[in-house]
Amino acid sequence: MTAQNPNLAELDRRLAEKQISGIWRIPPGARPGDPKTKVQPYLWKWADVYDGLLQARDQIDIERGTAERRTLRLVNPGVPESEMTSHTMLFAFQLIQPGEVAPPHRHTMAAIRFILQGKGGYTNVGGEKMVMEDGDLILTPQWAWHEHAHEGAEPMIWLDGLDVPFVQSLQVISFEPYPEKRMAVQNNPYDSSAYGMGRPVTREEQKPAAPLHYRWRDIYPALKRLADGEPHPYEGYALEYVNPLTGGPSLPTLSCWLQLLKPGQRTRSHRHTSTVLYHAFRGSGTTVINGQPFHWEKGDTFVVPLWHWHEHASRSASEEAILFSMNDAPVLKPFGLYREQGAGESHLGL
Ligand code: GTQ
Ligand code: FE2
Repeated sequence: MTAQNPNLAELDRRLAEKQISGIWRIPPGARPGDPKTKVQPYLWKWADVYDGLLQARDQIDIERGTAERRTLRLVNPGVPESEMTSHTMLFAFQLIQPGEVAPPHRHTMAAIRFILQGKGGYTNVGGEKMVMEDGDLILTPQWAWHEHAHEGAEPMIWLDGLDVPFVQSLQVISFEPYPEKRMAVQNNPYDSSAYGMGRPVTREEQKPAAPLHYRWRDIYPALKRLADGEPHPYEGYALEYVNPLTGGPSLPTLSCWLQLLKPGQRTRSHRHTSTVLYHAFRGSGTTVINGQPFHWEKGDTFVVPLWHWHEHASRSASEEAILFSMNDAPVLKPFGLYREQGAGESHLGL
């Protein structure tokens, strides 16, 4: 119809000169019934990441203004130019050597750290010194000052998760170096996670913020207790790290989970409009993503892109599998854009 009308082409041309476009120019099929993503399912092997970190350890010095962090980013092959892990999130691995300081700064991107190896490193967020232990999750909310330092004897390695490409898509990236060389540690150290279900009563102006440090030694026993009950059909046994002041996700833009699969356990398949980055913290298993199997072992990392069917299976007969993950559901749910669908059923859900 429209193609046969020569006057329409003339109209399109005249409108284009004025920076105006008729919506009839959108080709049929450009508005798919299902969400489409450029992000591809992909798995990174730990051996490759670890080898890269050790080489970077020997070749990169942490310095202010140049390499402020010794990190390796996981680049999704579907969005290679962005050098990001999905269209909304970045996973990176960071290594710090004994005695080093990753200089203080702040940025509008929010970050999480999930600790993998080493002892004696700490991160200082807003004056709170948090000593890192394996399996701990430490939050760096957007615009919070933070530095990392290492008082131990062996290299420390952790996983960084950030909302960089989401913040970039809103074009609100800001970055600021701290005005001094080092951040001070609060002289009256406030350990935000030490109070469990309690909250210290303080004078109003000292009201403590949400906890930033979720310790393995607290969350792992909780996960084990959860695994005494009935599994979730699509997730096995999963805990979301919540902000206890709001009951909401770990950070406004990112939700972190810890998930357990018992030996031989297998989940049902489902899909949702959130994207998930997974890191295998313990055990081994297989995640089938849109029919393609991805075999993972301890240390491997993989991405399940939005609206891709996926199911997890433990591959060990004796050992439990534990997946740490980060998803972008918090930037979808408030706007009614989160949908999920289970195999054999069809529903819209919030
Ligand atoms: O440790 O502050 O992986 O600012 C990317 C940006 C880590 C950090 C990253 C960062 C950091
Ligand atoms: Fe940072």
